[in-house]
Amino acid sequence: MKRVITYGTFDLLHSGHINILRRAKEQGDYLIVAISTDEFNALKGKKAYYTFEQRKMILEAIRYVDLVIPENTWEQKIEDVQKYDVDVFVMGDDWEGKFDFLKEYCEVVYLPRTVGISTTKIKKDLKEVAGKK
Ligand code: C2G
Repeated sequence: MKRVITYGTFDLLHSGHINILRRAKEQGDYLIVAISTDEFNALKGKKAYYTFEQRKMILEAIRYVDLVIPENTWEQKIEDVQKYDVDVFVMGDDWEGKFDFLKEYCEVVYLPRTVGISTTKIKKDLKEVAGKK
């Protein structure tokens, strides 16, 4: 059983998120997703539209996802990799190189981001539409 983990906010779920989750699952047999809590998002300078509980429920409904855990800090990754016996750590390549310290503990894979879609773009586009009404 090859175990994979990935991290993120996953707010306003979109095809870019699904693409990374699908490809992360393809790296093994069991996918753990650590979702940023609302408090940790504040540390990242992000304010998610959906609460942690809502984002957790949505991610748990996705066929590629086997377990959702909270991401509370930047420092928990090594502990998570050991605690959940993780073989592969996956992130989109906007994080390329940022988590190479995990190579001591597991495989580290950065996958190409899906171009043209992001939660920020969704929020911006919706604001423009609302403004035109
Ligand atoms: N992603 C992607 N393509 C997009 C948008 C996002 O592949 N068009 C990927 C990101 O690269 C990331 C994942 O989807 O791997 C989740 O993205 P976010 O929810 O924006 O997460 P982020 O704020 O990058 O948090 O400790 C790591 C952080 O929690 C990552």
